[in-house]
Amino acid sequence: RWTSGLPFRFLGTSSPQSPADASFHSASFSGADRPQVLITGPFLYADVLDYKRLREIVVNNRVTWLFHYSALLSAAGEANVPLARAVNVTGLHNVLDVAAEYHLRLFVPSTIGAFGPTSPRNPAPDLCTQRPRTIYGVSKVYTELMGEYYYYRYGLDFRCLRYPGIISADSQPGGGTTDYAVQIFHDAIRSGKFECNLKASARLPMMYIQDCLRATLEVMDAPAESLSMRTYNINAMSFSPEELAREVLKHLPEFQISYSVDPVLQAIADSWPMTLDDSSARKDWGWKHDFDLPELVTAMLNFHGSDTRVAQAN
Ligand code: VAH
Repeated sequence: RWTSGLPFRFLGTSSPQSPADASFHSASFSGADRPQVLITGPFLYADVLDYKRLREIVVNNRVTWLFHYSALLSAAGEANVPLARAVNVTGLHNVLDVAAEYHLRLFVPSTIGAFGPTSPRNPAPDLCTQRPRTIYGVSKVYTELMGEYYYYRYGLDFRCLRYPGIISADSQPGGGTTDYAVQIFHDAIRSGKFECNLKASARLPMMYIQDCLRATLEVMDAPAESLSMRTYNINAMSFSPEELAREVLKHLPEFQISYSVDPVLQAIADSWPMTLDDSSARKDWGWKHDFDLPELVTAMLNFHGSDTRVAQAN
């Protein structure tokens, strides 16, 4: 499915840990059945709220694709609504305008957080009522609508995927409601114990980072005529903390989980879907996930080399 792409240059704006960062990457794709993305420097840093600087980076580096990830996630956004509104909304305006002005192909992720308590939950379809109760979710519904508007009004090649909770081993959790599903691996390996801030039965859609990156590259590389929508659900697996813990125990028999539920996070999780209907993505551009829960847990624990580490610890 993957055509070898010429080396091209894209701008990736990363999620800010403090001020919003936009970092420039160049990349080349190899022709293979799996996109191999080699991200190399130089890495340029800018504030996504600085429109002139973004424009300068795009023009001086002949950027053709823009992947816009700068945003405050659900929990971080509720803790600082003014900053979330600035980064997630004003930052989006800057990115939309520079992409439209220079005819870039633009990817912006949306999220299961773009659904709310009145959305169908199991599964949530591509098109349904979306009344999220977080500034993060509201800003992502706005992202979806503005991207679609710029597509019809200015011909902007805007593409968007609603990500489940994304799980990767090489980064620390960053202010999300689904952070427990990353932290559990760090703690399981470090101490063998984990205190979960969601209730044991809180089932949410989740995805391993490799499936997430591949879905993003595949939708960006899909022929324009194959896309019937600008924003697609993508789904891989759904699990609860207790289901995840049971899978971890198969590798680390000494592992112990306890629960101290954060009512704010639990209310957010309760307003989100349990699964997403991604049949449109599978039909339009051949989406198919590779990692289910067993493969996810194996990959995450292998990344840390936990089996040897725990053996040594015991
Ligand atoms: C969050 N991980 O928890 C993010 C995500 C699935 C939600 O966008 O806020």
